[in-house]
Amino acid sequence: MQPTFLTATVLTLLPGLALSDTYEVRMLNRGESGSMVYEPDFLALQPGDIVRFIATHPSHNASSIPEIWPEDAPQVKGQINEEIEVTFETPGFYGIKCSPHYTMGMVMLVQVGDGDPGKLVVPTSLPDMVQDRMAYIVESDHEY
Ligand SMILES: [Cu+2]
Repeated sequence: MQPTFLTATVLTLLPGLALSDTYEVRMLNRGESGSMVYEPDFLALQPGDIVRFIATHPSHNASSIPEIWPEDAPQVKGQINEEIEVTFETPGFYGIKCSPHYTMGMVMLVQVGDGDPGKLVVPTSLPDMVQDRMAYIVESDHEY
């Protein structure tokens, strides 16, 4: 019996260790829900899932909103026009913003693990259009 083979077999059989999924989010000048949007603008993930931010239209990026981010999760900061892949490990809510269009409300929400997005508390210190967009996201009855 080779120990390494045995270990690999046992890990494969354990629940919760399924291969991670990769999701694509497009960064758009205009989408179904308006101008300067991420599509989709909400994702519910399992820990270990990956999001690939696609620069479909120019002049956008994907960056952390520090006020909506798990304390112990590493923050992300994509450059303008940069396509990045982010692996989400820590359960919680993650706000993503486009730096140049943040005050225009170009944000999205990522939920990792179980939770109710309707209970997300958006700090009132954030720009008005960001609060509006987050409220729209959590109240929308999207098909995900
Ligand atoms: Cu943008």
